[in-house]
Amino acid sequence: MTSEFMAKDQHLLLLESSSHFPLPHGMTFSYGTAGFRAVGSKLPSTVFRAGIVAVLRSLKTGSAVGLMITASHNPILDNGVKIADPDGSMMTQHWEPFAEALANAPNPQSLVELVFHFTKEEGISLGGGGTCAEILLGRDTRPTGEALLEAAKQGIKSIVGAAALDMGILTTPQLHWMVMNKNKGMKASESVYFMQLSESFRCLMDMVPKGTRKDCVDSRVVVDGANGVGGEKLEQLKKLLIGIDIQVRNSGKQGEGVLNEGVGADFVQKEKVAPSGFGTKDVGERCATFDGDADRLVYFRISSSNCNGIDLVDGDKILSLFALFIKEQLHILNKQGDEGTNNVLVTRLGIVQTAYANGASTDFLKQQGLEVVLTPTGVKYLHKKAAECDVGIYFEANGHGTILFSEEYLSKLQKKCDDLACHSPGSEHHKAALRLLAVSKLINQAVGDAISGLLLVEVVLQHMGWSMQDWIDLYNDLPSRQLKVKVADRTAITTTHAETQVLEPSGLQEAIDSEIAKYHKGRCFVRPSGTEDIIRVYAEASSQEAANALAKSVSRHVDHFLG
Ligand code: 16G
Ligand code: ZN
Repeated sequence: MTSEFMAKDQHLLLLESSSHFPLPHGMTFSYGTAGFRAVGSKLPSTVFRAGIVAVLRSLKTGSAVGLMITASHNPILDNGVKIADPDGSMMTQHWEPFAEALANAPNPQSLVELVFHFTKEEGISLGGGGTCAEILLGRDTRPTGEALLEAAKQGIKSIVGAAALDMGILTTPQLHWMVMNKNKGMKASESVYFMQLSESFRCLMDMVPKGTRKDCVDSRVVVDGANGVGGEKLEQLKKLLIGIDIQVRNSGKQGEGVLNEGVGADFVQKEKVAPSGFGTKDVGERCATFDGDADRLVYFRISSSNCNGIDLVDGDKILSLFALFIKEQLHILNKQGDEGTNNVLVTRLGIVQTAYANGASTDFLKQQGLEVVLTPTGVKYLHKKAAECDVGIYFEANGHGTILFSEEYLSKLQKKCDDLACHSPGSEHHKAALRLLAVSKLINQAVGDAISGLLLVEVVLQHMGWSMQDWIDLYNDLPSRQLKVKVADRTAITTTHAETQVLEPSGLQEAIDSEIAKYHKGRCFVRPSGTEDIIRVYAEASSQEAANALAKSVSRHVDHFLG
């Protein structure tokens, strides 16, 4: 077959298959902070086209990529699609404009033109000529998921030589993890994922120091699965876990409730109330909650005073707990002593947050001597920054986050651990190295993962000998208030300095500054949402009334400038 003939073939195949997936009338799709999202029934054309983008990404990188069908914490009738790069992280941002243009191509002819133009620009050769693309597909439990998966498969099949591997119903982090593992030449099945988590969890539990207060740390945790895929998976995994008593509620079983409706991490963190299925019987229990695709985790406790009210332990406090633990292990590892080898393993430990992190958490982390960096909102920004460190810990207040270990650092750590195993097996130094290695296996290295995050929190609490109260008492959150402002065009606001300063429209930042100046410990900023057609206003101050008033007055300014 000549390459000219193959290109012609490819052209016809794309034209024909895309004609079955017309763009829905009057809709425009944007890639947003975390992929395309809309009502599920309107998404077949978008998912079909995302399938094409995934194939091109795989051809470009020569590795497997992932395509996940989910709308995370959105209502059940919504759905969405996002692409994972070969290392398991979010698709590189510089492909987003192409993904968006393709999703909005008005007809098959323009779609084909876009594909051919882009592949030429990127030096990707189409037509099968020996190169094979591989796409790992996953979906959550949404009712539109199955049909959308079929659309993705059709999109993938419309490029010659591409193969789709249906990995089944998964959490988002499971799919990202599988893509990462596959490209490292490791096994990428769910059973290996469960095995890795349960074994590293056991290893950490076995090394919980004896004689701490661990006996009084309750090993029971009650988990709200948001009626999504995470609850189901946790039910399976818990059978392999020793030393922890996990009770799953809202696990998505038939008749238990509706996905994300009055349940889940987004609901609990934003509304600051207990999810459905939790009540007075749970007062004092350590409770955790996932979002619908299990990439967010927050903890809470039902306050005894008011059964609807909760003490929220958000992503900032999970981050603080992890940071203290990792810092402690690094300190032990590098302590001079008789038992350890004396060469210090220099480690750059970095903490990454967004401006939405409660100011009290940032102050706390800095007081611990930790280096804290802020990025704009969205996992893709935090992840990239954390990956620059030897060990990078990132979290958004809403519960997205993980701990990243660089490959280079892990191999040094492994070497140090092997040395210690020879010279001082069982020493405190050796245990610290083993713990850090186990953490790197337990906590998802591809993306924030509620299931692995939950297991790490549980074992760290045991290690510290901390009750839920001890954890809550790490620091007191400053009162804060979030508001939404509806505007004609949210893109009229542009920001800088990790979204803490407004650039456009001019004059708005000065107006915000003059409001902030009126409040003790006042902090306030505005930014366009990456997922909704609104402007978000965040305010913090020393009292709740002051935070409310600051948010309100700044909202008025936004309205005035953009209204
Ligand atoms: C998406 C992002 C999340 C971010 C949120 C902000 C991912 C996987 N998810 O859910 O990180 O916090 O958007 O939404 O990146 P907003 O711009 O509407 O506040
Ligand atoms: Zn999610």
